Amino acid sequence: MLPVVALIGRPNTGKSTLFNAMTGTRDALVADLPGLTRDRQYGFARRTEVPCIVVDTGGLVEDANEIETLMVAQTDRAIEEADRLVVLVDGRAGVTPQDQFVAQLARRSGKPVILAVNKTEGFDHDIAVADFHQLGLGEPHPLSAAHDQGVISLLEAILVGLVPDPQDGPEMHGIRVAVIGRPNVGKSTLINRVLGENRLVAFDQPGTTRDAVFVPFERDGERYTLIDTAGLRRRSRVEDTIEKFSVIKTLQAIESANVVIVVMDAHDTVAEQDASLLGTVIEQGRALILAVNKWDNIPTEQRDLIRQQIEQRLTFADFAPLHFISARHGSGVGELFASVRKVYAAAMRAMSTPELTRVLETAIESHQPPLVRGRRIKLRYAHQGGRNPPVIVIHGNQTEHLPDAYKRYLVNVYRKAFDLMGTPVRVTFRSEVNPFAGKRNVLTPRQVKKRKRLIQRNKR
Ligand SMILES: Nc1nc2c(ncn2[C@@H]2O[C@H](COP(=O)(O)OP(=O)(O)OP(=O)(O)O)[C@@H](O)[C@H]2O)c(=O)[nH]1
Ligand SMILES: [Mg+2]
Repeated sequence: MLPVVALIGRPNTGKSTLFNAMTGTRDALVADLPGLTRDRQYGFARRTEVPCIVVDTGGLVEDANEIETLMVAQTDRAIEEADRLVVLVDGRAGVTPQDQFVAQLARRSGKPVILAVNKTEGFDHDIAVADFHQLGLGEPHPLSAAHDQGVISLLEAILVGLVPDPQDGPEMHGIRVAVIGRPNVGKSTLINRVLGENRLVAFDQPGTTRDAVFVPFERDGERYTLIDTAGLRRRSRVEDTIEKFSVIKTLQAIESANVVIVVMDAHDTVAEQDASLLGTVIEQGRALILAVNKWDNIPTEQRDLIRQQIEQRLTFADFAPLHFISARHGSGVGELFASVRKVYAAAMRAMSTPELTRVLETAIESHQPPLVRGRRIKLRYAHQGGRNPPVIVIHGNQTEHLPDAYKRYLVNVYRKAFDLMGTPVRVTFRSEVNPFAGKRNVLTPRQVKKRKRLIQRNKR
């Protein structure tokens, strides 16, 4: 599972700016007003060999008012959830009593901590960090979050000693399936039904625990590993307990999975949180299946209408198979797993360069790419750049000018040609470098012609 790094510090030290720099997102709220981050923010940081989950927290103060007390509680949770901590201070402000307070909290947690000194751009690093040794958190790490200086080395330092998750191939544990969704949509019921019906591979051997996060099982002769987000098997009567929703466990499960089943409740319209979960799965490139649960509870005459409403709200994930199931009665669960096998096969499909190039040529024949300043964008050939999700790399000229609509067209063409259902498809482009670019004294053939024409004209 991905390690979790929490960013803590007093208000306005630049935690959210650092979060954005680490995760490459602009999602977290950044502003000049202290205390703006009232909640925790989560993101994937993939700029180092070992990826991790980063948690941004609100600023910590010692004598807290009402809102600040909430923030302290939030930060306490973040510290608890984290494997490692970054205490962030402001190198331009020097050590403050609030910094002392945060440092003390961090030390008390007993977790590995790195002290990071922000806003040091243009400063002598030794001088910038000197004052902060007194916080007793070891050698301070200077950086500038806003200018992306020292951010990667901070990530490397905080993740030191960790190794990336082994990419244990499909032959080891079969298809890795994560079941995620908002609380009480029926994830536990679905998982318990599946695990109850099928042979649990590891549990048939002595000495294995039933509380494992990775649960291997077999169904219809196919091997799977279920990734448990909630310690589900420990509960005997899952329907009576209110599930806790853990963002970290959900993100870790998405990261570890080949296929993600997002469970929704047929009684709800598609909620904001459902949409953002789906968005995260798509962004991470995982194969995706949608399961609308508790379908048994919907009166027959309402089903068409509800089905329509749900489909309308999910158009951005229309490549994903949509199932209407009853986890309680087991209806639709067989079809759900047939889909798991299909989307996994699609996500792992091997596509040869000649095949990919032929499809590209046919696509261009029916729809030419547009002209840019009188020259047509050329797409020459394609090769496969990855699996789960399938990545198709297209080589050509001026590809940076290719309109988004044309890129979407190509994704759809490839999706159809290779039957890539249920998986995000990434098409990326490489332009051949203009050998004359940047060489001032060398003229392109075009420029040479133009000069010759001019010289001819002047002679006349
Ligand atoms: N000069 C400089 N300013 C920075 C740097 N990083 C952040 N800032 C500025 O510091 C201010 C606070 O940044 P935030 O990222 O919102 O700080 P925060 O710690 O998340 O603040 P709270 O969430 O309110 O506690 C903003 O004005 C940022 O532009 C940096 O590397 N250099
Ligand atoms: Mg913030």
